[in-house]
Amino acid sequence: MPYPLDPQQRTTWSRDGFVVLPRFVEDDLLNDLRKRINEIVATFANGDLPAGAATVFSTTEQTHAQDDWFLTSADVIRPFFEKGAFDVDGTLVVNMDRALNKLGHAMHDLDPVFNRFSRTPSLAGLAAELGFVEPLLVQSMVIFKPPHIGSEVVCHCDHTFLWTEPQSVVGFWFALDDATVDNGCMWAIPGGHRGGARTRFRREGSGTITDVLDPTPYDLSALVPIEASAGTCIAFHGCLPHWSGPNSSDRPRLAYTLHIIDGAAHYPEDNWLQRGPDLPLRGF
Ligand SMILES: O=C(O)CCC(=O)C(=O)O
Repeated sequence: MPYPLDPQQRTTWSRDGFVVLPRFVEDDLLNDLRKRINEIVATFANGDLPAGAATVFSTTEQTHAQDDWFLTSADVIRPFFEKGAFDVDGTLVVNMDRALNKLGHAMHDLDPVFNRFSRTPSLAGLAAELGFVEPLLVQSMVIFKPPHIGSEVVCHCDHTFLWTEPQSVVGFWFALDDATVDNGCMWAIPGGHRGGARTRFRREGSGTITDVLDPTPYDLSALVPIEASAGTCIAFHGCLPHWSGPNSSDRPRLAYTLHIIDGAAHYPEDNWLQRGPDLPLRGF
C-alpha cells in the first residue's frame, strides 16, 4: 500500500471525519502544480480569457449567465472571478492575482500537470484505505483566496453538492501555501460527519435548487482550525461540515481540492456536475 494510514490516523478518520497528512505531496509535484497555476493565471492576465468570462462576470446581477457558467463547467478548465473584478463593460478593473476566486472543475482530466498531481500511487492508496472500491475523480478546483480579498467559504459538507446513494464522496484538500487562521485555513466540526448532510444542492429545470433535509443550523462554535503547511493533504468525509475564513493577511493561501466518489454508488442525474460523453469520469 503506497500510503498506509497508521492505526491512530485510522481512528482519527472514523472518529472526527477528517485526517491531516503533513508532507503528503512530494516537493517536485508541489512546485510543478504551483508553476502550472501561475502559467494559467499569466495566460488570463495577458487577456487570453475563455470566451464569455468577462461578460458573465461584468455584473453581479447576471445570475442566470453565472449559473450557466457554473453548470457547464464539469468538463472544462474555467475561471471563476471575485465580485467586482470586471466593470459593466467587461473590463478587468483589478490585477488578475486579485481577481480570481477559483478554477474548476476538470483540471485533473484535462491538464497533464494536474493529472499527475491527482493520480499518484499515494492518493490511490489513501482512497483504497478509506474504503473506495471503484474511485472516480469527479471534481477538481484551485482555490485562490488572495490576500485581503479571499472571502469566507460558508460551512457546508461536500455530499450536499456531490450526492451519491449511498453517500460516498471524499474531499482531498491540498495546501499549496502554508495555511493558518490568519490567511484562511480550513476549519471543521470534529465528528460532525455522523449527522449526515442537511441540504442537497441539485439541478431543477435550467437552474438549481437547495433542498433542506434538516433545518438545524450547524453549530459554528464547534468548528476547529486545521492549520496546514504546504504539501499537507487533509481528507474530508463527505458529510463533514467544514468552513474557511477570509484571508485577512498579506500572505496568499492557495489550495487545490479533489473530490472522489465511488462508482459503485448511484450518481443522480440531477446532480449539478454532469460530464458530457467526451469526458467520462475516470479513476486513478
Ligand atoms: O479551500 C477552501 O477554502 C474551501 C474548500 C472547500 O470547502 C472544499 O473543497 O470543499
